[in-house]
Amino acid sequence: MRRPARLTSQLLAARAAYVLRGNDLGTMTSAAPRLYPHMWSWDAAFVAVGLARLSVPRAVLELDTLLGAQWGNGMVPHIVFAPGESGYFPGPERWGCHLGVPHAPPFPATSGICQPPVHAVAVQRIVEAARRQGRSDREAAGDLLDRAWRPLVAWHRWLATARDPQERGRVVLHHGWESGMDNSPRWDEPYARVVVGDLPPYERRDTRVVTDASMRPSDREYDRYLWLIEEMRRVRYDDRLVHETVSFAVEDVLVSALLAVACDVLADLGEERQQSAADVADLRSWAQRFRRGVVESVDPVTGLARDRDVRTGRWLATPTVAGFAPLLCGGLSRADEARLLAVLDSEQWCGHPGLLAQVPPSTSPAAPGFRPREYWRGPQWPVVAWLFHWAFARRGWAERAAVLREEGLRLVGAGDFAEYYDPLSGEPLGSMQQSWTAAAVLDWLC
Ligand code: 2M8
Repeated sequence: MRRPARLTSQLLAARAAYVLRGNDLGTMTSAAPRLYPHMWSWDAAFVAVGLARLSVPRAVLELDTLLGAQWGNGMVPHIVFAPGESGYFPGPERWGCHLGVPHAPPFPATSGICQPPVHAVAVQRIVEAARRQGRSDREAAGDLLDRAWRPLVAWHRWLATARDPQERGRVVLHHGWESGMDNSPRWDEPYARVVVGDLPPYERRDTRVVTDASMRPSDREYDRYLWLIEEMRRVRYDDRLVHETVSFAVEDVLVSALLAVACDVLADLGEERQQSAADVADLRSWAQRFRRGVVESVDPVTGLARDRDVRTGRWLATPTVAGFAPLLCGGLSRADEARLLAVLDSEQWCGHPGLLAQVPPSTSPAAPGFRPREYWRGPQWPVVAWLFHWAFARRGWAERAAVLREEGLRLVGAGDFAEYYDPLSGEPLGSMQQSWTAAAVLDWLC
């Protein structure tokens, strides 16, 4: 299937704004209308980036809502459930965070795991957008930074301590959902060792919305996802016990790179706003530690960064987009960085002759496990293109950032705002009217 005609930039931006308004539940934006009717942590950050182009106060509210659900130990939960909305599984009952979990807030209901820490990026984009607006927006953004400072430092501190107790410089995850790339082949090996125990029965909802099962994770994968929740729930989401007992434990190189860059972004903002010097120093040292951890993970043979299975000590070298993590946070030698950029441009990745848009697919199109339609196993995600675009611009690679923007817009140009796209046919897949896709488009166009 070839892509239908591309909308004009003006119409595309107007439609993107319409999507975000349509998904607005008042104090939070649902990640997508039917498939994801709640607030997701990293979606909320990207959504705030897009909202900042429409209304700085509304963008501020999005982050306030998310941070209002932060746990007492500093974790920002991966889902904040919209009150009264029952259309998603697993919902609050299955997570059981209201059942004597010491750090969970009494309200709102949340999940018990986290997602990638891109929230400081959102604050920075809101501050930048506000600078171009009037005084009241600038004040709203400044107030947000003052309010969000301690929660965000606490969030980064939790990742740097509870999730990196040995100070290896890589964030440990206990569920594929924490990576945001749920069923990525990155996790096949550690998931293969998860033995599902006495799992209470459940019924999936996602496959009622996305009825083509080939676009979503399999039932077997879902059993493992649910089992990990069960394991965490049984130890009441206690950080130490989770670390010691949950069957899935991986060092995620992409999350680590994002933490490194988010720590630097937050430290810069804190310095401008004269926040605590001790906090700024902590942020800088975490940035350094995680950057080092990312650089040390690089595979000498391929040049790509690798995750690591904590339970076996083995490196996980599946060629996925996470391999480009060092390009986000920097730290490689000049020669290694040039080599990694060449891999990104090569036929294994963005230069693959079959791609309609030159943005990195979730898995290398040249890899045997590449599945062009299957969720995080091959499709292109506009929000991932946005993230690399943002990081490349930050690193001063204006030309590369411009190409990603142009190619990202090519992907979404027909205005369906799909969750992800088949890189070879351009077919929009998964949920339509996905909020973070609309947000990326708004940031690119406005
Ligand atoms: C997807 O994940 C959720 C579970 O968290 C799901 O499949 O039900 C992922 O793409 C994740 O990265 C994203 O944040 C979420 C909402 O868009 O959907």
